Amino acid sequence: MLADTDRIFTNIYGMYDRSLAGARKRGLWDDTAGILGRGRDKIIEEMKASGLRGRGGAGFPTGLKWSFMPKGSDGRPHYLVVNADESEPGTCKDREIMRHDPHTLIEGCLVAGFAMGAHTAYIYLRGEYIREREALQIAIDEAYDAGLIGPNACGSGWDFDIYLHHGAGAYICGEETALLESLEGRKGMPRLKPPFPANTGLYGCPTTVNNVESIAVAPTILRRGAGWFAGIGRPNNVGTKLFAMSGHVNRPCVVEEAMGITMRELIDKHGGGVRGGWDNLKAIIPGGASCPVLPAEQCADAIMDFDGMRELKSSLGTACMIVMDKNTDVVKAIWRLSKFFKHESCGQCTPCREGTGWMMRVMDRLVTGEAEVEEIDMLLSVTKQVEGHTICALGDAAAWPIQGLIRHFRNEIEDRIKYKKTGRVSAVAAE
Ligand code: L3W
Ligand code: SF4
Repeated sequence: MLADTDRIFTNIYGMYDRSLAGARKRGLWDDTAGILGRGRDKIIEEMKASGLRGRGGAGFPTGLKWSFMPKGSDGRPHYLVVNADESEPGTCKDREIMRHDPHTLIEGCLVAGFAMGAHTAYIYLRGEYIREREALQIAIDEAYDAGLIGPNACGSGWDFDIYLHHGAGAYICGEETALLESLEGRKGMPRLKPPFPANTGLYGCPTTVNNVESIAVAPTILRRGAGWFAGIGRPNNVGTKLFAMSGHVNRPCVVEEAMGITMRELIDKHGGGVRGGWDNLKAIIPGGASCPVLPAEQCADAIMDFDGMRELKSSLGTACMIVMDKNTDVVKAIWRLSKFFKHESCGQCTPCREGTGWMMRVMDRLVTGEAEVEEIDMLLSVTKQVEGHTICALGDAAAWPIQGLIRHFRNEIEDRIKYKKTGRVSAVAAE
């Protein structure tokens, strides 16, 4: 278990003062000017050495991403954009940072913005996050009043402004290029990549888009050193991480832990165990709705990091688990997700626009048992035609949960169809 002294987020449960005074007592804003004084290159090198990988779902190396920002000036401003459009079903970790520890993010914006040559940061907030916006705005105002941001931020000679921008409730605006479109005042439609935002981002200028947690951990990493962060977890999967658990655990929560912790340890130590005990577990979606569901027998010892989840043909995603006990109708749960992805597709590319509709309509028939058994393989084939053939990751996100369902719970789907036709269920479904 992670030692308390290794926790970056010291107020994740809102037990302490979240104001600037409180944040300072907990070690934030400590010699930020000294960090900036190291210079852009050193900061980026340190972030690379720390091994931090993006905390929004894709796991792209953060320091490497910062290094893509042009070094010289071609006259275009540089921008930092923080993706706070936390909308992935089951995911509620960034919310806790913004509510209870907002200065981690504000200080992180300054450090990251400076390292990438940006004088401006935009924080793009999920439309429903009203309280989080209030907390962030208070923290931003405090930082301006104290001279920590604004002209000559922290006395560093670097001018730095932070603006909040509220989304309007579209999941797709969490995709980085759709977010940029939305920020520019257009409908949130993903752009084709390349060019990547580092080259052509906001208003056609060099831009880095990072998840809230990725930015908020940066100042502590720089203060404590890359070696400290890289020494937690295992190679390629290092550091501390916010994990969350919702659904059928006794105490749903968000907790900072070491990467590489097992699902059992997370759930037993922090979530009070599975409701009804581990024998009552049916399945876990490990990191937000788009990650393939894992059956109970793979869960307890499953290692919660990028490689651990990949080995199980799932993904760490946002590391926010949805825990389902044996009372759960897992076919219905995945059917509900397929409706979500169909609804949130922006519709600009054919495989996703048509494919999410197809997948949802077949899932409609599977969930009621009205489909034919052969349609299970047909559905799998549709998911393969969508996966990897779309402009953004939403197509994959819609395909993967269904693939996971068929991989692990084909029996349940077949039993449902057989029951509808004959009124009889097999031993598996009757258990
Ligand atoms: C420059 C290159 N930049 C990649 C950058 C790219 C982006 C980052 C990752 O999807 C996943 C998705 C969801 N030169 C680059 C480069 N980049 N190659 O690296 O890019 P990518 O395309 O791998 O992923 P993505 O589009 O960021 C994110 C999954 O996360 N997910 C969703 C989470 C939702 C939330 C939320 O609601 N807050 O986090 C959960 O699993 O399915 O696969 O910046 O530009 N050559
Ligand atoms: Fe839009 Fe879906 Fe294509 Fe993404 S994959 S651009 S959400 S239609």
